Amino acid sequence: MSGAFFKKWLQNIGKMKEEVRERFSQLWSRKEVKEEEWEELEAMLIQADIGPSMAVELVEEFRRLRETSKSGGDWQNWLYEKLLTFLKNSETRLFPNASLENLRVILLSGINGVGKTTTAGKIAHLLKEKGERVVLVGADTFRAAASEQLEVWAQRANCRYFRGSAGADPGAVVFDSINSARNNGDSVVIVDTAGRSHVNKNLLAELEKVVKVTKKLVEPPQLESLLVIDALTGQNAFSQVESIARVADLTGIILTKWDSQAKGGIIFRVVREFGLPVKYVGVGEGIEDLVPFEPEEFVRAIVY
Ligand SMILES: Nc1nc2c(ncn2[C@@H]2O[C@H](COP(=O)(O)OP(=O)(O)O)[C@@H](O)[C@H]2O)c(=O)[nH]1
Ligand SMILES: [Mg+2]
Repeated sequence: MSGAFFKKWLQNIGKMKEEVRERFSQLWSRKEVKEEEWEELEAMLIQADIGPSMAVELVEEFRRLRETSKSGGDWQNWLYEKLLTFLKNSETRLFPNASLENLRVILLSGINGVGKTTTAGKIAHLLKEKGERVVLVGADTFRAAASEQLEVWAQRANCRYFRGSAGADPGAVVFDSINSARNNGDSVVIVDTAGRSHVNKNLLAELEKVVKVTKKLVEPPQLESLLVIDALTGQNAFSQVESIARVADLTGIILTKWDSQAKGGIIFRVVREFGLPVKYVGVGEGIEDLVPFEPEEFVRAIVY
């Protein structure tokens, strides 16, 4: 990963850094703080997409700390540790406990337009660069355009592409693709599923079946079932993806469109609401615009 992309990612913490941190700093050193100023701080955190429960928790704890500590005390170290505990629920690396000798499978799910196909291409590229033998699988067999788009990404990433026959059952396609990957000596299968709306029962049933079929052939730690979320959807994301989360047996999250003015707080919110780690952040439309999520780096950039 290049330093430039890493920086781009950290620059995009936007509001969290410019306003929120300044505000913490001001309130810390002020002799007296009015009740409404605490409420403003809370509102500011919610504005940064951090979510109400964490906003309340942060402000309450910060107030207590301010009242009990002597002047000149350190609020930044407290905030650093506090924000980090919000993120440190589990492993952010991909396939942390997988055996590299055996086949690994990545399933990508999420609602329409969040960036699943693009992310499939980016991950394929990233893993190819690491020397993996990657095959991209299109489980969206009903839209011809969908398989063409994925095939273009396979060409860009210079990896194999497995196409199911038009109209074939997506579960069968995934089953065949995993067997094909084993026969072919591939090391990683990346499955791009059909974009689904959270209210479409058929597509949800289809996803459930794809997950079931996959789990018959590959189990965690060799399987990563990743939910792709558009960072811009903010608060709305949660009701939309709850139904997907119920059927997909998720192991992690990829947050896309971080480059499009996403608010930093959304990462904390996503981790808390789903109880899952963010594994990658999408920072653009290009093949290299995907960075592994690093909680320490991220929180340090917000706080210091
Ligand atoms: N700016 C930006 N655009 C992205 C990112 N990821 C995907 N996109 C764009 O989002 C749109 C939808 O992407 P696509 O992969 O087709 O979404 P899908 O329907 O979930 O498969 C495309 O125009 C992508 O170029 C990202 O990280 N940043
Ligand atoms: Mg797609």
